[in-house]
Amino acid sequence: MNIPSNRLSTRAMAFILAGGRGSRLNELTDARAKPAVYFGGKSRIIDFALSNALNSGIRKMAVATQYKAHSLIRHCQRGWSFFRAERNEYLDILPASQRVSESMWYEGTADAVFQNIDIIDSYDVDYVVILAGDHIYKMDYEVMLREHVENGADVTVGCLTVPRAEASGFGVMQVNLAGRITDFIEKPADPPGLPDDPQNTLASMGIYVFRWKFLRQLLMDDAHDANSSRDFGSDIIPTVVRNGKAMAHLFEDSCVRHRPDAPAYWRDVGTIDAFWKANIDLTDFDPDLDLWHREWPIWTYSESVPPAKFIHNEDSRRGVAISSLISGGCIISGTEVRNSLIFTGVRSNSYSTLQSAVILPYATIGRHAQLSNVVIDRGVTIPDRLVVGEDPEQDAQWFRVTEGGVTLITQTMLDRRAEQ
Ligand code: ADQ
Ligand code: ADP
Repeated sequence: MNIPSNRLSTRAMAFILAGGRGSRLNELTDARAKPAVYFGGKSRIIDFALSNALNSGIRKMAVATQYKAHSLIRHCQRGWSFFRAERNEYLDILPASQRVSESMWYEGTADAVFQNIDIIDSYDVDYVVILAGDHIYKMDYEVMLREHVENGADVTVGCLTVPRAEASGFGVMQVNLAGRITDFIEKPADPPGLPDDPQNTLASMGIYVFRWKFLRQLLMDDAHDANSSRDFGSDIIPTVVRNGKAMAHLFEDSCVRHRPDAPAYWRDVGTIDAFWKANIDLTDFDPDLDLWHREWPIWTYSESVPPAKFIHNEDSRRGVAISSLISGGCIISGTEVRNSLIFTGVRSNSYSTLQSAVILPYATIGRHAQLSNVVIDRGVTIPDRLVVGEDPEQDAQWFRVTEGGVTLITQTMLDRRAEQ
């Protein structure tokens, strides 16, 4: 990929915050951080932020990890190790508690940057793009960088229009006609509406562009503030809104679409229901998120596996998949699969049916199983004749059934059931 040198991205680095637990994903994040959770058949959630940075022309990246980082670190090492220092390209993984002192974890998101000031200095960049590692979207950060520089802003905050009723988990801002942020409240109980659109509000995506020198000073000052929680949303952004020039950047303006009239796609797959739906949506005839769009590929670590295989069994029971995504390494033998998304290396056996199922890598589905509206964790072995999705009360005895009627199944849950 040849990036013209007048692009601001060549003078920028991406700092990816990947330390959050994502506790609303329940057992899916028992063993891995949210950014390491699988998504879309081949990738992990963090691949979206990393791919956006790469596709935007950024060649210097750092990933700050903290909670249950092992699987995330291994994924980054396997999938993202093609950066070459001799070409001035870097991807550093920065685990908490190994820097300042062994016992000191990153206190908040700003502290994760503060504790790595020396590493960022060594990158010798003019701009830092702070990203969250846990959202699904396609965005050209070069557009946001350009806006930041043209506006002479101290910080530029990426934002989205969201319904007021859903905004209390976000940083919410008010802006003037020029797009300058006049007020910023982190997670307000009762988010204010927009002046001309009272049911909606402007929410922060948790992504920020700064000049490095400016942010560096800000972090040094914040470190002396005993009242600060060292968090971008709670401390750093409100400080710049009060004392400097904070600008809002509308995601709609830099969102990468696979066709001009496609909606601006951004998802926080923070709950089992949202995770299941965003994956199943990919089975739509014309999904809002198009993973086939070749101009903006989502890069990932890809195992070398053979193509998916569909087998008719000895009784001519057909292995078929309809309106579904089936990854490499799968063997679908005599199972009927509908509207489902199946990750790498899944084996599924005869007389079983899968309907609206999200099945993570290397799961095995026994014979005569009937599963609908499920999320099956990595490596799980579904026993013969298990029926899930018909009687939620019965399912809830062993598995996690969500408000939206999705059943999450992990091996621990199955083992507990087998012991009874
Ligand atoms: P939150 O949703 O609360 O708000 P937060 O928990 O701060 O997000 O996490 C942001 C990102 O940083 C995530 O990618 C997370 O994995 C990571 N992270 C969290 N703690 C970390 C730590 N100690 N070290 C390293 N990484 C860490 C933020 C903003 C809101 C905004 C939403 C948008 O504060 O203003 O609206 O994101 O989702
Ligand atoms: P996660 O961290 O998301 O749980 P891992 O990356 O820890 O997943 O998986 C660990 C390793 O175990 C992978 O490298 C994978 O090759 C291997 N693995 C896990 N389950 C199976 C399985 N059932 N069959 C073959 N390999 C597996």
